Amino acid sequence: MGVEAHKDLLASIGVDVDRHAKMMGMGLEAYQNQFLLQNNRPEAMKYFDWFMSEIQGDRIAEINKLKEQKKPAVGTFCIFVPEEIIVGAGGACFGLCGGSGATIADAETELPRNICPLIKSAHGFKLQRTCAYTQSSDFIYGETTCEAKKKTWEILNKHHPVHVMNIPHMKREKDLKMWKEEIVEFKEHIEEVTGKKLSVEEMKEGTRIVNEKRKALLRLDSLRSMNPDVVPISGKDGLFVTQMGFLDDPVRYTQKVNELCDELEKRVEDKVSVFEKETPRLMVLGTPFAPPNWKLHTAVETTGGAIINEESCIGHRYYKDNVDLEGVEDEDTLMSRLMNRYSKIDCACFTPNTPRIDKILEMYKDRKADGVIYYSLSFCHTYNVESHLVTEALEKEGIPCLVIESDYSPEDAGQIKTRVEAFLESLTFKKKAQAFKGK
Ligand code: BJ8
Repeated sequence: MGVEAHKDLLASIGVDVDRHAKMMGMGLEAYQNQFLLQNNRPEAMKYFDWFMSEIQGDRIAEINKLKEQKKPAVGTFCIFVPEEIIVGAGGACFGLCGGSGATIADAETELPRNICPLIKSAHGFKLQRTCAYTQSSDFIYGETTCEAKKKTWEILNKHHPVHVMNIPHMKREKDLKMWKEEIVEFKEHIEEVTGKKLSVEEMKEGTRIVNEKRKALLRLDSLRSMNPDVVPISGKDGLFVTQMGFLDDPVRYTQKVNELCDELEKRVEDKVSVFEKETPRLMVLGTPFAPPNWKLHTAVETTGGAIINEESCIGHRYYKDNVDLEGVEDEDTLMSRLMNRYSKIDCACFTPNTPRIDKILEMYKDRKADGVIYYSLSFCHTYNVESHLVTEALEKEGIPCLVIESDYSPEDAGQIKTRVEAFLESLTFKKKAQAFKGK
């Protein structure tokens, strides 16, 4: 199947079909080289390989079928979107393309050069009309997390409808009150799009579905990271599965992630690891990895390291908390519970943001990792500045850390690999010294 089979649909939603086909070709080739050639991949990855081949084909057809039934289709670049409400309305909530450097030159015709690549990439996809998700969305969910995003919405809105939610930058009582009002307003916006009032039961069902998805991802995270002697799946595959959670149908996806976890559980039992025993196990902290941004994972895992999880929005920050539905009978309580869950997200846009540091230290200890990489997209001021406090806390605890700032261009791939290599060497040396001391 693939995009070819859906050419007419893609053209009907305004996709630049020829350019899109070229882009997909490049994406599939990168996937082939970076994923399919890995050794000893779990069998259950076959579903995710299939999904990749249909990422801009069958899945786009499914979303557009929902739209024919007047169900909402909402695109996002941020995990603050209350997806439970969209899913409750029977619709689709999905992450938009924003991980490729191929659209940045177009974006720079409207945006400054020195802002983060994620925003420029996403904006460029809209200008080029090469993201079928953007083209399928009723509206794009925008938020006020960082300056660059906030101002970009005003420009993006000229090309595509954008609904902006005001996310506070502090978590005081009055901020949380406003946040809850914003969630209510978002729900009303969904009702406007569908022309139908949403019931509490529908929203609770949407919440249950999304809670199950997050639970499955947390299970995957534990299997990847909590067994010091066995890493049953590569970090690259772990990241890819997580990335697809922002695109796939949530019920089918949850089932497939759980099937993968069943297989990984068996691998852990049988001590089947995809890495050699002494391979340094690393956590990655920082900004999100939108597909096809696999640069860091590829650099680490082709240099002799293993990535065991991501403290990132395409990672632990997304699935660490669920919505408590216990005793929820009315809309007001449900909105409060949603707000409670979303306000636990420890994005660097908040001040202060000490719970993030506490969480990182706790995760590191639980996972008995060997080191961390603090990864930040270029020009992301919030995460770049916060790295000072995070690395200070890591240093106090004696946790080895490598700080990497990068964008989507392939130019620094060699330099990143060299720095990772040196970091891994120092970790291996430390491990050997510790083992020697223990004798
Ligand atoms: S909740 S991390 S997804 S805002 S990387 S666009 S912050 S300049 S992606 Fe983020 Fe939501 Fe926070 Fe997560 Fe701006 Fe930084 Fe770019 Fe960012």
